Amino acid sequence: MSKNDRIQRTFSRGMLVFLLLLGAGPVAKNSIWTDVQRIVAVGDVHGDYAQLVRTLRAAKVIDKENRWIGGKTHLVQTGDVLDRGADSRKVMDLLMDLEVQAPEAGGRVHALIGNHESMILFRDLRYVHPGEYASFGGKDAYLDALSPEGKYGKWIASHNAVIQINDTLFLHGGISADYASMPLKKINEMIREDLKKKGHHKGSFATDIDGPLWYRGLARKDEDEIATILETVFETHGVRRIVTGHTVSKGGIQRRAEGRVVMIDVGMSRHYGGPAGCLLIEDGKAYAVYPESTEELVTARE
Ligand SMILES: [Mn+2]
Repeated sequence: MSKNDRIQRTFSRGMLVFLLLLGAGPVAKNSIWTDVQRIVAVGDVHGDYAQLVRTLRAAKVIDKENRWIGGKTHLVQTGDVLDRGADSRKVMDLLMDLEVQAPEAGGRVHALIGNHESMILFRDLRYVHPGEYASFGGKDAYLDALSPEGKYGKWIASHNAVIQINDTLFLHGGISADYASMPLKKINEMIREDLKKKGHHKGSFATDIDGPLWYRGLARKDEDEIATILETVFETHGVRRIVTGHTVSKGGIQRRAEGRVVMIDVGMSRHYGGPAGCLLIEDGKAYAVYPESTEELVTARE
């Protein structure tokens, strides 16, 4: 090999490492993805590992050994894996594994931040199941692991709160009028900053009742009332659908405002007693997927 070849090769390798670091760094944290053919979106898990596994198998993103078989699918989990159930650690371990496996097949896992993730990082422990502490070997170990420096806390605080894939926004709570025209990148940066601060942050962005982690208006207000918000959000981001968790929709995946809002918190955890189930968007069509059945949801109007 000539000296020039060697220099060239060293340079290429250096560029590759640089680009990889850039990709992993907070600077390049993406909030928007396009040209995704298959999207699977899972709502609140609340510590019910068995129900999550059932859901992911029904959506054909994992096999019997819980290995990624989703190919280029983007799997979105819209937050609230913690609290109310005992098995959040297993839920987070599975999502962490899939986060690594999916890109090897051209897919992607987006674990978004929910209000319960922010509550735990802020040490609001009202809804922690005793089994959660036990799974970490005690309350202190749990709190360490779920601090901004701990393995799981750091993982959570590195995530997005809201993302756009194709023509759809995904987030935990909802977007209120206050946030309707804010860039997604800005929302995500503000939430991540908040989660790195210790203590319970009253009046912070992550605890704002009208903020992206807590807002229930899209799920509960009259459809006439939310139409104005949706107009602004859709115009700002060039989307035609918002997918939310946070507010349990009884009877499975529910559409509101002619499918412009899709509620995917089916209350799958034992605490709520709902079914395993998720939303599938494939080639632009939306479906509710359950272990025993798949139902097409009428697509949002143009
Ligand atoms: Mn929830």
